[in-house]
Amino acid sequence: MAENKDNMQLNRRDFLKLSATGLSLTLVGFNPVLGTFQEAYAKNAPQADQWFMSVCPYCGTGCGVNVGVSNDTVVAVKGMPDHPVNKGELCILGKNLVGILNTPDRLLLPQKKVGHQFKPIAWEEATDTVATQLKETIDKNGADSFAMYVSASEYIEEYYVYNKFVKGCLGTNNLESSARLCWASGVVGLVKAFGSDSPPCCFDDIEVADLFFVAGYNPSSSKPIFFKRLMKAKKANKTKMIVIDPRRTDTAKKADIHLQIKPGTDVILFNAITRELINKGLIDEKEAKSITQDFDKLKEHVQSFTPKFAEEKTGISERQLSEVVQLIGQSKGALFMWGQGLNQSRIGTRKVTSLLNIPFITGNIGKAGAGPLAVTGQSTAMSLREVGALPNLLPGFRKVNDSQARQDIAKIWDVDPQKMSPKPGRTIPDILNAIEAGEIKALWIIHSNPAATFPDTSWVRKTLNKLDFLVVQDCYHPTETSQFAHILLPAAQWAEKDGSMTNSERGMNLIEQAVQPPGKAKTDIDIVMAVARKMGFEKQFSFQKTEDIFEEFKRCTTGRPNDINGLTYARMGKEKGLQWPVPTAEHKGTKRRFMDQKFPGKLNLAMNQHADPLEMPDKEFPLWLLTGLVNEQYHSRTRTSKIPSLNRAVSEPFVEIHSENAKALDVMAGDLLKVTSRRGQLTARAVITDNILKDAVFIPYHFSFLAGKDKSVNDLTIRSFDESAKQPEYKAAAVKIEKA
Ligand SMILES: Nc1nc2c(c(=O)[nH]1)N[C@H]1C(S)=C(S)[C@@H](COP(=O)(O)OP(=O)(O)OC[C@H]3O[C@@H](n4cnc5c(=O)[nH]c(N)nc54)[C@H](O)[C@@H]3O)O[C@H]1N2
Ligand SMILES: Nc1nc2c(c(=O)[nH]1)N[C@H]1C(S)=C(S)[C@@H](COP(=O)(O)OP(=O)(O)OC[C@H]3O[C@@H](n4cnc5c(=O)[nH]c(N)nc54)[C@H](O)[C@@H]3O)O[C@H]1N2
Ligand code: SF4
Ligand SMILES: [Mo]
Repeated sequence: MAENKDNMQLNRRDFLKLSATGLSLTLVGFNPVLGTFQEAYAKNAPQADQWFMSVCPYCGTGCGVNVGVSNDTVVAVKGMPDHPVNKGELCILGKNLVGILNTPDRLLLPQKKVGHQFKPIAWEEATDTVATQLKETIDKNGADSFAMYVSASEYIEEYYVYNKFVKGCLGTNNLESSARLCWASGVVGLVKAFGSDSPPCCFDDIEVADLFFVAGYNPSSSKPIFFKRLMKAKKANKTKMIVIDPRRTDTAKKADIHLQIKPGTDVILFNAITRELINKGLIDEKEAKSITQDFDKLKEHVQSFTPKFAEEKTGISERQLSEVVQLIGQSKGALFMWGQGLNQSRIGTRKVTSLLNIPFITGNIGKAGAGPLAVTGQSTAMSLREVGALPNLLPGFRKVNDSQARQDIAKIWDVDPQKMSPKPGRTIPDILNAIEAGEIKALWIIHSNPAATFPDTSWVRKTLNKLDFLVVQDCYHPTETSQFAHILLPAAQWAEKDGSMTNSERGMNLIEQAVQPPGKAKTDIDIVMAVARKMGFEKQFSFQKTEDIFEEFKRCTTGRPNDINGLTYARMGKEKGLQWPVPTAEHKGTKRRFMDQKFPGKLNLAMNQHADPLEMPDKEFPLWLLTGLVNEQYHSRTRTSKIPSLNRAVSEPFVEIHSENAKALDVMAGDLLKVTSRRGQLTARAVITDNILKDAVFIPYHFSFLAGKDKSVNDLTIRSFDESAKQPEYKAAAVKIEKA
């Protein structure tokens, strides 16, 4: 929480920082003049005279960083040598964090849209307007006509404040996050399989395992520090690695076996692997039956998934299948890892639960070096779930439809339990549909850029335009989404605020505020609490400092799976990455869960069938569109587009096509290609490769319409969602390509 005087003047430091660049700027894309300036500035940056502890804000690995400050400006970022996750290392994104802070497009003042223009206003007016508009909307149309959309990269205290405000004070469960786009199928899959959200493993399992099973996951690009650790262990311990990906990625290149699967067919492959493990007697059936539900049913179910059938559907040969089955059968401890290649599908949850059948029947669970290791995408997806900042949850993995849970939480929140809704809130696909239908009238977006990152973005743009009231709270402007706002609220970002977070292995970390936010920007919690107080919730938001919020959250964890009553800010500052549960001050944290083989219930086996994506390639649109990330950019690039070295590596979208397709179209590397789907088109340069299947193309998703006309791959993607988790099917749309 930060103090900030409320006037519309910028202070001298902000002017210095901004006018020092002396440039009128292209906000997106690589500006060589600015780039050179930034690099020259970085070379001559003053030495840090103070250091603060923090965590990298990007991926779910959760690398510890030390933030170096001089004269209230961040001048250096270093990997934290004593952090258990990264031991001083950082990837290219983490190393370049300094450059994201003082950029010319930082949003410095609250703004209000007047006609088609944004006009700066004072904080007092901004928070008054938001409070009044929300109250009017709710009075007139009911609490469910409002929704808040946040991210999976916020701190525990932020999730906690949003949750208490939206569910406890306003009385709607419409608190949704970009975790839906990110790991929803993965988490719903874990919940279905374990009966609860129970990540069992830890990063230290990497050195114990003798097999890495990696499906639809490219950690070489998406989790470089985590991947480095996998590779180090692989070399030291001769750990085997199986990678399942339709592209020969940098991860796949390091595999002992790469299964270049036909997109979308993973359920068939996993069922075939399960069949062969059982039929070849490579598992202990008695043990499997003792810990799982319905083993005999699964055995029967998988019989039709013969190696021949699997080969026909997945493109994986019987020989390769048999090699994979042997490796799993021989393994004494296998780690099962997956990513968006499974999650981002109409049957994402099915893919995940079919995968989880394998560790469950092979006894790869409840022992060191074995089990599912889900390293989520965004930095704090785990915190989000613990705090219950999702439409169906309350803090401590409680459910909104459990009346005892509502009463317990209402007591801690000091709100009326009768006002809390038992009805799960809407997911983001549902929220957008409800806006289109006129049922949701007001939306508050914090820390997300859906106009760039949701599928079928031209529809998203039209839909956002239908809102009576849209608040966008971001640290930059313009973003693809900010342009649709009625009110823009300037947010402090990483290094400018304090809090705590949990990484993918349940490790708890303290984040110190290193510098003051620029201009009149305020921390996300200060903004939301200011509005809440104006709406009459002074008592509920009387916290004096961020730590007070953490202390209140701790009370919600008593006796819950994530009990952290043994932690304080002081302890997290000293003992880094302690893994929950940590119920008492003497407790040393919990690396691995279920080591006593006592699971929340019997492990559920899944009897899944395959289903095709909503849209399949056909005569008119003959190719699969695969989308994903590159190492050097992050999401919609509001941060990474400011870093010259990252832009030099990748500064525009590209289309990976197979060399035979390139030949047929008479296309050379670097030629412009027009890629069209039923929803939109994109023009980008060709990258010719044999690392992709002939019937697919790959385009990264970091570029949207601010990058230029026809640059947004999400103009091409489809509004198709996982049947249970509602995660978008970003990995399957039908397209055609032409030379542009
Ligand atoms: N540099 C960088 N790092 C990041 C991010 C970033 O934007 N930039 N984002 C972070 C976030 S939020 C996330 S969620 C993670 C995502 O991290 P990953 O899940 O590793 O990344 P993706 O590239 O989305 O997808 C993984 C792979 O799935 C494959 N795939 C596509 N379709 C299928 C299929 O049908 N079956 C199988 N088996 N595989 C398929 C793709 O070819 C791709 O190589 O990365 C995190 N890390
Ligand atoms: N085609 C395709 N699309 C995809 C994917 C894919 O694989 N293919 N992957 C999906 C995945 S996995 C994900 S996770 C999503 C990501 O989707 P988003 O979360 O929408 O993407 P970001 O670019 O991270 O948006 C974060 C926004 O928050 C702002 N911000 C940063 N820090 C702060 C802060 O501290 N406070 C506030 N208030 N704002 C802040 C940033 O400037 C930015 O505008 O994209 C999804 N979209
Ligand atoms: S691996 Fe992830 S958390 Fe670590 S420095 Fe890179 S982006 Fe940040
Ligand atoms: Mo993600």
